[in-house]
Amino acid sequence: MGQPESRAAENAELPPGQRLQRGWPVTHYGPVPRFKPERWDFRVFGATVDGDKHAWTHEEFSALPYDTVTADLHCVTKFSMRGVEWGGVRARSLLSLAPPAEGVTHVMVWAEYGYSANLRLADFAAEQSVFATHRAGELLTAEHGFPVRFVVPHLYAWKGPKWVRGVEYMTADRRGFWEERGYHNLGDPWREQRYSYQEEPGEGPEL
Ligand SMILES: Nc1nc2c(c(=O)[nH]1)N[C@H]1C(S)=C(S)[C@@H](COP(=O)(O)O)O[C@H]1N2
Ligand SMILES: [Mo]
Repeated sequence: MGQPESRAAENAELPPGQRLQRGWPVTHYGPVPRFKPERWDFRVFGATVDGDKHAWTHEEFSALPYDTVTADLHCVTKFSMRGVEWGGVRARSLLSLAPPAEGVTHVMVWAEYGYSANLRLADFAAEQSVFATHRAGELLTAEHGFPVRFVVPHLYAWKGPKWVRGVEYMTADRRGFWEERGYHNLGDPWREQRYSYQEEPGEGPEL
């Protein structure tokens, strides 16, 4: 009420408690890792359908099918960004290149220094989930996750590790880095699932 039309539209449809952020802040725990191309690989392991581990060098990973996804980003510290264009490899592409075994229900996305985030397989496999190498057509910068960051736009952004190194297929849920440290196991911003004390029975493993 009393707001200019454009401002009202801008504020429409953000998840509860979120506000828009101009620019692109850098938010993470710990140092920015240095990329060493000769030592870098991207692995899929755990309960794969054939029991094999999969690994791609940086060159191989860069040659995987490239898609773009445009989506909003919601940080649990309450800032949101609109319409970010990511480019990279869809989680779905990875799932078809390295299929999970039938009993897989969850995945852990692993990053440098042991950072991790757990997801339900269905969230991981969502159409907009992407291992981004680019933003707005430009390679990611080091502080934003170069060479690869995971983006799962329908969950809070901590569910998307920067500096990803692999994916573990799991037959049971296990908490990741922030999920062990007080953040919600599921992290749906539309349901404002910020903290683990808000979890309903069945929404996460015992703490
Ligand atoms: N490896 C790693 N990835 C991470 C984090 C982190 O601490 N470590 N923080 C997450 C959080 S809380 C947010 S909001 C986004 C921030 O991404 P940005 O710095 O590119 O804006 O990265 C996510 N990915
Ligand atoms: Mo965040």
